[in-house]
Amino acid sequence: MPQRRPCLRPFAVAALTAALASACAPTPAAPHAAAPVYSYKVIARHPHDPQAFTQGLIWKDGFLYESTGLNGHSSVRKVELASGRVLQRTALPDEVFGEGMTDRGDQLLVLSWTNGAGYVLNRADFSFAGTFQYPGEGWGLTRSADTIYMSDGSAQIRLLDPATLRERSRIQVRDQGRAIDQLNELEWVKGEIYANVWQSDRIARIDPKTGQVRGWIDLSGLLRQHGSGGRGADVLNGIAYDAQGDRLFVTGKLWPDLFQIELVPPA
Ligand code: DDQ
Ligand code: CA
Repeated sequence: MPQRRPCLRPFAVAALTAALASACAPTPAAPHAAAPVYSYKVIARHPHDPQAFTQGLIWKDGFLYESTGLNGHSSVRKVELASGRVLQRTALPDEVFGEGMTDRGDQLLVLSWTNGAGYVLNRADFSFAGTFQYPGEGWGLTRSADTIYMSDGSAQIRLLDPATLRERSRIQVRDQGRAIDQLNELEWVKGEIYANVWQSDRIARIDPKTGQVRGWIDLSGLLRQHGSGGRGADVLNGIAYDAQGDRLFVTGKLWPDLFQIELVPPA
């Protein structure tokens, strides 16, 4: 009987393993590891006004505050979470396409898309408290303890001084060197900026110092699989974070639902 030869000799195995390892290893030139993609779990579903073209969404002192867009329909609202009921509302001028919103002390700051001006409202009664100017478009707004962050549809996020609302600096948002633009509604969540990417089901988790994308949240199927039905819904837009309750809320433009979600890390 001929002697059977092992199909692979040890040195051949070692060489093959080494070759495979080098073929599969990340290119050393890559500046950062690929950002992890989180999926989601729906914790709760609440009604949302399907006429609200959501542009800004925040959680403050037990209520949602929402700004809406579309000329002639732009508004600022105070909303009860569980019922979706609009408790208070003011209209923005017809020529204004409302955009992102954040709070500053007892005030709300609301952007307009292309008017180059934003509105300051008193949060208690939605009375008018002034305007502020900025170059270019206004899309999203959020804030940390000492900085206001503003998106404008590009891959840059502007850092504004909360007192003067003047620009201090900008960060360039990148994922592994690729600029990520269309950054829309924003939310400050535990030291990161979450940003809806317009016309996608994704939220980028951005390092506010470097602009580096630290992760993605893929919300595909959220409305289709977990929603209450209905037609005419537009894109995902609207992130609010309740820091005290550690609750994350998301909705979309003209969506009939608002969801509380939890992130599920990649397996
Ligand atoms: N932006 O919010 C992403 C900055 C702009 C959204 C523009 C959506 C246009 C919708 C127009 C519908 C007209 C009935
Ligand atoms: Ca927000």
